[in-house]
Amino acid sequence: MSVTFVLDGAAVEARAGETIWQVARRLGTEIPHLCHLDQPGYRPDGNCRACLVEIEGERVLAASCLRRPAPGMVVRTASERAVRTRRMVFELLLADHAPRDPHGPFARFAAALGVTASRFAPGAGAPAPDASHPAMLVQLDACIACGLCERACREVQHNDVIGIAGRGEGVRVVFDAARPMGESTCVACGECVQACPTGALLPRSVVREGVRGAVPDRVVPSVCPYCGVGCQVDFHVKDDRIVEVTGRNGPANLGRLCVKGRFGFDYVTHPDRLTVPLVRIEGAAKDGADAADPRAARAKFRAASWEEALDRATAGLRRIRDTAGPSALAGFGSAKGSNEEAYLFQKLVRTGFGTNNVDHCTRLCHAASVAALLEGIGSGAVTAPFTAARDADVILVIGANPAENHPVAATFLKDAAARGATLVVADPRATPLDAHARHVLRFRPGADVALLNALLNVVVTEGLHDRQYVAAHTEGFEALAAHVRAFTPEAMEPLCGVRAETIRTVARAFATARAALILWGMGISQSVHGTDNARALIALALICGQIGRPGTGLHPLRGQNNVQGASDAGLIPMMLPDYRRVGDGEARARFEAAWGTALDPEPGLTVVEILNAAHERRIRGMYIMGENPAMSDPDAAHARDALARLDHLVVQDLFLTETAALADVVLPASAWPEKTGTVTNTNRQVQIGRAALKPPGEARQDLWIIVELARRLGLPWQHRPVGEVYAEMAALMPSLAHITWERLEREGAVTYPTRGPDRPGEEIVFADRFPTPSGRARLVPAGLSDPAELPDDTYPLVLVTGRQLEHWHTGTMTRRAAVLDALEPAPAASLAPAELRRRGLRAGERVRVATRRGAVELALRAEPGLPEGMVFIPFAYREAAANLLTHPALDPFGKIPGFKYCAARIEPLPAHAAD
Ligand SMILES: Nc1nc2c(c(=O)[nH]1)N[C@H]1C(S)=C(S)[C@@H](COP(=O)(O)OP(=O)(O)OC[C@H]3O[C@@H](n4cnc5c(=O)[nH]c(N)nc54)[C@H](O)[C@@H]3O)O[C@H]1N2
Ligand SMILES: Nc1nc2c(c(=O)[nH]1)N[C@H]1C(S)=C(S)[C@@H](COP(=O)(O)OP(=O)(O)OC[C@H]3O[C@@H](n4cnc5c(=O)[nH]c(N)nc54)[C@H](O)[C@@H]3O)O[C@H]1N2
Ligand SMILES: [Mo]
Repeated sequence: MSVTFVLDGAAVEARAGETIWQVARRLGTEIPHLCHLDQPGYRPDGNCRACLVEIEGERVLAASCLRRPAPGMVVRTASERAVRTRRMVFELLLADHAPRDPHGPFARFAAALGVTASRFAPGAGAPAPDASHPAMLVQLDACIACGLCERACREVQHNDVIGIAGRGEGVRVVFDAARPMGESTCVACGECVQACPTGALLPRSVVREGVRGAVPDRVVPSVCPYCGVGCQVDFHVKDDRIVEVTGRNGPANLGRLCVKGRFGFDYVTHPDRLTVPLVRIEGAAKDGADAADPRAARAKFRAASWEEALDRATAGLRRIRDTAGPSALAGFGSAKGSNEEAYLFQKLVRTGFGTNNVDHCTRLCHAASVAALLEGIGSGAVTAPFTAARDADVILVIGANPAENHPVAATFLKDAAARGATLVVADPRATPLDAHARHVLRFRPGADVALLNALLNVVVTEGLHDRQYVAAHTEGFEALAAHVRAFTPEAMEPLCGVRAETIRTVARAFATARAALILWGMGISQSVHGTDNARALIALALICGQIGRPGTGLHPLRGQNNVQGASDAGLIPMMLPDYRRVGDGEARARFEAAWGTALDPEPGLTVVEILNAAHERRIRGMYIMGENPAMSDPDAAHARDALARLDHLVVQDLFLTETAALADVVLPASAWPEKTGTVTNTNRQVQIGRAALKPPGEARQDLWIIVELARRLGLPWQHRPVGEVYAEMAALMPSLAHITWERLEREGAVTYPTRGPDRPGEEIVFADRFPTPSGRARLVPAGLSDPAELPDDTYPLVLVTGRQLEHWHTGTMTRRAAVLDALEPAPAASLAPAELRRRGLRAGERVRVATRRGAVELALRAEPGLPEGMVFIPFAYREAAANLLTHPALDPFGKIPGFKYCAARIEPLPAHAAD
């Protein structure tokens, strides 16, 4: 309901819920504000008194950030009394607190009011600066105790590190009850820095002599290049370097960022960037072992001109195509690049190489989830965004650690828990989200089907399923019900390690919730029975009718910034763009007409299959853009050997990676902040990123390189603006209907599908029917099966591999970002404290962790949240590459390796090797 009132002499309308401050702002009057941030998630506090306005008939001035207009109210934002009082507020604050940020709101509003700083030296007794954190500088002499940082930390990011201690004069910001910031539990999301109006908290990257340095030359809107959340960012550029990143109010992040998005951008200008093309020196032998030390392998390359490098790159590929045949070639495209790059990459492989051997890291990621989703509901994308958590009563998170891997998505889950939703976290390891959960199911690794079938059993035997929904929208219920009958919670308890009663409680909560949402990650997917895991999970949502309505749905949290988009664009061996099967004659005909060439009707090989084929010399040549399989593929020694056996390998990357060390030609490419293009996040939001920097030296745009290679392979391609490439792609992809480049430029983000050029995208899909042939979802029973390798006497531990907050995959980017590297500089193997004790090991001690595939040496770390019998190693560290250990066996449907389970042992190192 809108309200009419008088603002500064004019009759205006306030929209439902708006405060006076918000109406004024909307109409172009900015009332000074310090403790209030006009951003979602921040409630107004009214403590700073900077936004006082005069309301006719009221003796006391009102805080406009809190006050809502009433009909007929007469408000003056700049009456003499309001301005006088406001000035006094600023004068008093300035007397004690010189702003450390001369461009921040405090200094800006003070100047606008004509109040100049009383003094710019810290007052007597002001706390000394706290420089203990590598990313942020704390100078509380500038703190006006507005409380924004506390709300940022507690209410927006739910990290609960910052508090306000003391009263009156002594009130003060503290981290974890008065520890230096660098020693606190701070996860460095930097939300507090972004919120602070005075510069008491500043990113160290912009600090000169204790004060925020010069203003940026330009601020460029884009999207974060790390995970699939797709946070919108502003790159602040000074002298052609990114000096700061701040969060924009994008649909997936509402201004929030995490440590990587905010502080992990300097990899772009790291001295290790490739700045010239490299070619292998004639006679320099390839050896898989070179991948272990790319810096040393650099001696086997020499710099080359672009002409020479591109000619060499394509001559090698052409030779193989024309002698051994198209199927001896393969390409790995990138989920770190744009949609336009992914589209042209797969088109190049399909039309220039002449094969469907094109894949990317999705195969190591949600391949099993997508296989199960396509089979079950006819679509591999999420049915609801993670922001649907807002409307959910029950949220099940299984096999995912969003607080570290999708940190901004996690803030929405924590928000939901804080308002009373029931959060259930199921994971063999403790994760930071557990603290917000009502139920934590710490089940046995690999026991997903046992746990999920037991949940299904309860739903079916207790008759809690949604009969109407099942009858109207699914098929296969009878078979599923019969199948899960034997999986009683009591029978599954010994297998999955969760008490039968807890399973019953969770099943009832999920089935009877008004709205329940499921989010999952690699714990479900990266398994040799990953497709079965996902089938059971999908069945749970379907039989309870928890899909297609607000607050319900299936959300596999997509990993890379553009893995959704790269898959949509056809960077997969069995499908053309928009998941049209290569064997589907009608679809093929359409693309053949558009691309002017015949296409191979046979599905190509997948990532691990391609490397196996390279090992067997069935694949002879490869083109790899923006992937690092020498580090990210399972059984890395085998993968490296396979790459070294290729007759011809072209790698296009930012750095001389472990994979590039095995190449014949290395092409220096553009990093995300250097390019303009679109990416599609986990929520199906297509977003546009804009170039903020030029590539260094002679490095070139990825798009330019792909087109140059295509032309040299004989394709009639022209260089075109990226918007035209988008238009060609969108014209072939019904999913992108009504989403033009111009619309993206205008709106910044559009969710697909959308029904019209001016209609919002559909966040929740499949309310009426599924995109399957019958329009119904298929319930597919999942059986129990064993992992590829079980612990035994020789290898008694379960090795789980994964990630940590500060590092990105194979470390190429984040280990070259100063702040992130400072926070996590070295590899570690984590064990439960009890497991360490039992084995007579100490945290900090260096050990060898070995499996039947290989061994690595690294330090031990105690992780209280790990179950006994498990060792966890992140795969970001070249010097202890976790994938030297992992097992290459694949899930039969999704063709994904079981990165989350193999048998390992720990060996002490000879004393002299320990440090
Ligand atoms: N900081 C950071 N963030 C990232 C990435 C990164 O490298 N670093 N990578 C991005 C990418 S591409 C991806 S795919 C996502 C992945 O994000 P997540 O899916 O969160 O990935 P992981 O941490 O590898 O695995 C998730 C969880 O699976 C659990 N798990 C282990 N074994 C089992 C099991 O048998 N069953 C179940 N149910 N769970 C098990 C682990 O304990 C872990 O908590 O993260 C993205 N975000
Ligand atoms: N043991 C183990 N292994 C795993 C996993 C696990 O959990 N455990 N997870 C798997 C998963 S889910 C995934 S998604 C994969 C990820 O595997 P990869 O995709 O191979 O890993 P990244 O390190 O992200 O590799 C991206 C590469 O692209 C480069 N790059 C970045 N931006 C650009 C760009 O704009 N242009 C170009 N040309 N290059 C660019 C980077 O320098 C880097 O070399 O790893 C998988 N491997
Ligand atoms: Mo991934």
